[in-house]
Amino acid sequence: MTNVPLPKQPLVSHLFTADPSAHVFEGKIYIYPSHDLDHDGPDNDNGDQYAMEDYHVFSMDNFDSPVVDHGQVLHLNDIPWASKQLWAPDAAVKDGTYYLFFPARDHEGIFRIGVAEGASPAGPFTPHENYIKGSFSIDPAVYVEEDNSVYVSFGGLWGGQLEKWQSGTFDPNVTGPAPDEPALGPRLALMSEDMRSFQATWEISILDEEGKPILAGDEDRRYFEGPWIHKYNGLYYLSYSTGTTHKIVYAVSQNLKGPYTFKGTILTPVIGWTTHHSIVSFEDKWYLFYHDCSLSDGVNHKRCVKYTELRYNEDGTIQTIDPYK
Ligand code: FUB
Repeated sequence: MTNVPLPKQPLVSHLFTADPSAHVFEGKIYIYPSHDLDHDGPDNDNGDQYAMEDYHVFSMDNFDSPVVDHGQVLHLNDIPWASKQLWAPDAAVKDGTYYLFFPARDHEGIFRIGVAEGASPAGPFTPHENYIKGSFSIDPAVYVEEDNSVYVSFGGLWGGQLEKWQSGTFDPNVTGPAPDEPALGPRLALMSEDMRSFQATWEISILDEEGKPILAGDEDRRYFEGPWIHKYNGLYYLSYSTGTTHKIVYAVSQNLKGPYTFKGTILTPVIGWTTHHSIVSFEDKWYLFYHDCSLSDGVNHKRCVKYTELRYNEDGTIQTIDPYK
């Protein structure tokens, strides 16, 4: 086992990177981040500052080895259905084929989730002609169940448009829910065998310790964006960003589809507005990948991926991480 340093330093500094989804494929650690662009465009709650146009994949043999940039693996120009904003991606392998899941705005400006496939975890990836039918919003994150069925959790408020789908169809004028109403949960989809469509979708509910739904006004605990599901000691852990309060928090359940019970904070606020993470196990330890804006001295759309060890207490709770200690 490697003696892991806890660098909390940018994974790479030759590109701005964000939204890291980390997995172990073929014995190595692969990281699928967004590739932030350096530009002077608008910065607003709609997320126009996140104007990304391509993806790079990174890998490490282990946590002591150099980071390899596998180069550009997919570009906006090659995706027929997408118009702009390649946001947070994730990847999965099924029957020897690698799949990159990614959100982008379609030609009507609505966020959808697409799939691209390739023969290697390092890419390149060829996009499917169309986005996944019935997909919407952002931040797809893969969870593979023990029977190898592939699930994707997704959804994000504000620029991510999740609240605009409350009726089941897209309504650009919808806001809310009201602060005293249950918060919206992330969605969970079961992928079809051919990885091209959603076989079924659910909304995940997140409850407090008394079994009551977390309310939309409870900004320290309610779901905002960036879901991630992992399993530890037989329990499902759903972790996510609280958006306006800038934390990564988590909830646990005995069932993948929930409901999940809120537990606490994994990562306290980082430099920059957004926070987004993934959790991966490698050689008997657990790691948190996340991003901040330290590489750009706090410019929100010029972020950098970092990682550190994640530790559990004996009761299964997760020790809170301060990104700067
Ligand atoms: O990178 C663009 C968006 O910012 C992501 O989709 C969100 O999770 C936030 O990190």
